[in-house]
Formats: sequence, structure tokens, C-alpha cells
Amino acid sequence: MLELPKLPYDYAALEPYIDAKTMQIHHSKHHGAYIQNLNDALKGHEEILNKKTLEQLLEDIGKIPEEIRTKIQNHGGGHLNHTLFWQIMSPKAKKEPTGNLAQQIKKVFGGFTQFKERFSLAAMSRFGSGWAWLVVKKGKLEVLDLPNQESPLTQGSAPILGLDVWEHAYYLKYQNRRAEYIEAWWNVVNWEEVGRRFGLAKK
Ligand code: MN3
Repeated sequence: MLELPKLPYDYAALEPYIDAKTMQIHHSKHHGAYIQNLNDALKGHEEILNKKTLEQLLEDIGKIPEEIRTKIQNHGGGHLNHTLFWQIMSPKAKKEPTGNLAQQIKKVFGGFTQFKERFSLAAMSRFGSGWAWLVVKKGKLEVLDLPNQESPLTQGSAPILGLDVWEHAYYLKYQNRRAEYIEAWWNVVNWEEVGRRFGLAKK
């Protein structure tokens, strides 16, 4: 049985950028539902998580038994995506990446400002529900936007930064103003954690 991971900070910690009510519902209800649905889907198939992690299952979805494949993609993806999302945000966020990650962002996108524009555009232009991602693919940084709870792992990419642009992530505070939510979110990105994930993905 998988359990809902605890948030590494209080629900109100990301105010004023992300409000406490949104965080509470998003974590306890939405992420909670992915966990519950994932556990339901795994009933009778518990053995698949003895041999592989959920990450490994999503990297090679063709090997997941067909009768539960779509559910594992949706709810397993939802679980991993949100787990990453909580970790790559922090109330003590620094405004910019440092070290090797900063250098690679400059090399690939031309600079941090250009990267932010590129990523924000991906987040804005994702039609309907989905995520914008910064991933490492074959050692190189890339920006992606993917629908629903599709995991970058399924595309052979390691996610290091993700922005949830489902309406449940911002509607209470920002209503239809997705651009304002994206702009505010940059203030809470935990670049230390993104840099740590970059270091792991490069290996
Ligand atoms: Mn969400």
C-alpha cells in the first residue's frame, strides 16, 4: 500500500504565491485520490512493485499488465508528478539556480531569463490539463509540456522541475488567470532541489 507523502512545509508556507486552501485541497484531496486509485488498481497485482519501483514501471509501460496499464499511467503518474511538485517548491526559495545547473541553462537556453520565458510559454500553451517540465534527456536539458498526468519518464526523460497547470492547482486564487499563477510560482521554486535532481539525472 502506498501512502500520501507528507508535505515538507505547512499548507500556508507558500503564501502569498500559492494559498493555503489550494495547497490543502491539492495535497490531501487530489494527490490523496491518486494514491487511493493507484492502490485500488494495484489490488491483485501487488507483486509488480516488488520487482520494480513505480518510476521503473512508468519508464517501460509496455511491461505493465494491460488491464491496469492506463490506471498506473494516470494515477501512478499523478502520484510521482505531485511528489516532485511539492519537493521542488519551498518557502525559502532562492530566485535563481546556481552551479552546474545554472551553467547548463545558460548553455541550452541562452540564460535564465530566456529559460523562464520558454518554460512559462510551455505552461501557458498546454491546452487543458497537464504540466510543463524541465527534463534531462540523454544528458541534455529540455522543456516539455505533457497532457494530464503523463510522466516524462515514459518519454525517456528524467523530470527535474515541473509545474502543474491543471485548474485545481490555481483556480481558487487565480481563477482563469493562469499567467498570473505561473508568474507567482517562480517565487517558490526550490532551485537547490532542482539542482540536486539535475546532478542525479546527469549520472
Ligand atoms: Mn495537481
